[in-house]
Amino acid sequence: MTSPLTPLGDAAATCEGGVCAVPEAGAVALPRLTLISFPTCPYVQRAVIALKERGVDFQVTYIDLANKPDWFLQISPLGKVPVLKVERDGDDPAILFESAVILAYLDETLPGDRLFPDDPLDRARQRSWIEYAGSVLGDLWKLGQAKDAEGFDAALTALRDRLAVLEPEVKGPFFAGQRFSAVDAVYAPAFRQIDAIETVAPLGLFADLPRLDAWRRELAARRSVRDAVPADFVDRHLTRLRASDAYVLKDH
Ligand SMILES: N[C@@H](CCC(=O)N[C@@H](CS)C(=O)NCC(=O)O)C(=O)O
Repeated sequence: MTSPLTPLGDAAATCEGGVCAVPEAGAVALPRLTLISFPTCPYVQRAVIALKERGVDFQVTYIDLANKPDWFLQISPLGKVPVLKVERDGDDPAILFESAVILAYLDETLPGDRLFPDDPLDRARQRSWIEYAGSVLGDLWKLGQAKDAEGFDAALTALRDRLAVLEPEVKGPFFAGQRFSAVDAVYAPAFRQIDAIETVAPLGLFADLPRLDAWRRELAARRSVRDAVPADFVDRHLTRLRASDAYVLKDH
């Protein structure tokens, strides 16, 4: 069995009909990757951004989260996307779930520049801030769910306070400095949700957070980030918020 992503320089040639193909020295055998996805999910985008940063081919299977197919429920222990199916030659397909785990797996196995730093302490710090991003997304969800002024004000204050904690952590232009890293891949989808809302309802979240403001603009301009969602993301996101009668989109 060929181990995935290991150099194949000394791998045996494969022959068919008298013609033999010898893997290039240093070439890598990638597993087949299928991302089970939902078009607007911020957690899915983490994996998509990582895959696009590395320029690796992958398949996407979209599912309807409001009507999850049986095959998905059978492979997804938590019934959530993203799920990554990894098919290696000679092995049964493997199923990975939880976006932070998928992100780490992709980073450890795909060729190209790593998103996580080499230094264990720096890497652990990135993991801490990735965990924190879950709370930011939770606050954003509450903002979208608020149905009246009181709920909206409370959610907006909570989100602003949560973001303010990040302000001194951002080195710029990216989170950890000059290089795009795993934390960038994780926060870009959260900022995208804010940007979508702000196309119709300015939130003023970054007025006193200049580092975050510059950071989110840098991320929005990054190709891997831009290409991580369908072109009609803003419409889709706003439609979902309108469907839940979100106060954030109303005149106030
Ligand atoms: N902790 C999970 C969160 C994933 C998540 O909440 N995904 C949402 C879509 S954005 C989902 O699948 N929700 C379906 C459900 O909860 O039933 C991760 O990081 O992968």
